[in-house]
Amino acid sequence: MSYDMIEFTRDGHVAKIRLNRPKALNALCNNMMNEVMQALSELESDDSIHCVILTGSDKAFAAGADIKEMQENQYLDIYKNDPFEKYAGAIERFRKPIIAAVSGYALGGGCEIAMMCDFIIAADNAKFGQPEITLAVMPGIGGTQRLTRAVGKAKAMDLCLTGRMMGAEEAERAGLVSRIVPLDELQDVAEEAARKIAAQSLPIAMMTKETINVAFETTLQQGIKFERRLFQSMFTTEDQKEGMAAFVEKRKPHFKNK
Ligand code: DAK
Repeated sequence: MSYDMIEFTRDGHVAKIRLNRPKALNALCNNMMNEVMQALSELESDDSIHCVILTGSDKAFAAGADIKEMQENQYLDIYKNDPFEKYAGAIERFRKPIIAAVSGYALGGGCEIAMMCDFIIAADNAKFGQPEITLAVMPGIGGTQRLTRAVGKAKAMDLCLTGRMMGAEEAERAGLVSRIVPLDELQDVAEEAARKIAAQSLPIAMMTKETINVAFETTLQQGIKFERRLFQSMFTTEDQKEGMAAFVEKRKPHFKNK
């Protein structure tokens, strides 16, 4: 498939999806989101890919769902087609590690999509927000839930009820982003992080991701049990034997992803 609205590149075990509708500040139109879905589906089944970066332009990660495309929708259009269920599901259900590298605006659906990734690395010019209330709607692809879990009730209420934007430093203080880097270093830092992840055993990285995500879905005791079972299962892998042998023999591990 050819891609018009995203740039889709692979470098070794790392793939990058760059949202690329600069004139619309990467507003999430259906065509672009279909391309993101297609790219993720290719990457899920490509064994050579171990980690993915989702990013945008310097000015905008994504300024939200495409308001122009959405404005005339009627309730039944949105209810029956439920486009964001499809698009969000493709990111939510993506099983390999995926990093959001965010510069500029990450607003509305843009912020929600960044939050669906495993973690966010932010450039110092990043601005996060859920301004839907200013359009007389509210976040609709998980923003009220994920933002609240990430930053707590007070800040989530503040952001969703006022529609104000939050800069990178505030976002890091609040726990929404894992680190802030200068804008001109964002892609390098994200790629370095992705390469580090990609150098680990892929199944172990996938199990680690799955287990952390369980923390949001269940009780502490059930989560700890889930962790213990998957931890035990890791001792069936060749990579666990190799990782520990390499440490003991003071050499680099050579994982086979088995
Ligand atoms: N949609 C469509 N076009 C957008 C856009 C958006 N979200 N954001 C920006 N653009 C377009 C502008 O219309 C403008 O186009 P032209 O006028 O040049 O044709 C171009 O991008 C440049 O924007 P500005 O001229 O406004 O640029 P500024 O630097 O002055 O301002 C801004 C940047 C990001 C502050 C401003 O563009 C802005 O406020 N944008 C809107 C931000 C926003 O409200 N985002 C939330 C969108 S609502 C659903 C679930 C969820 C959702 C939808 C459905 N279902 C379950 C069905 C999600 C909803 C949302 O995300």
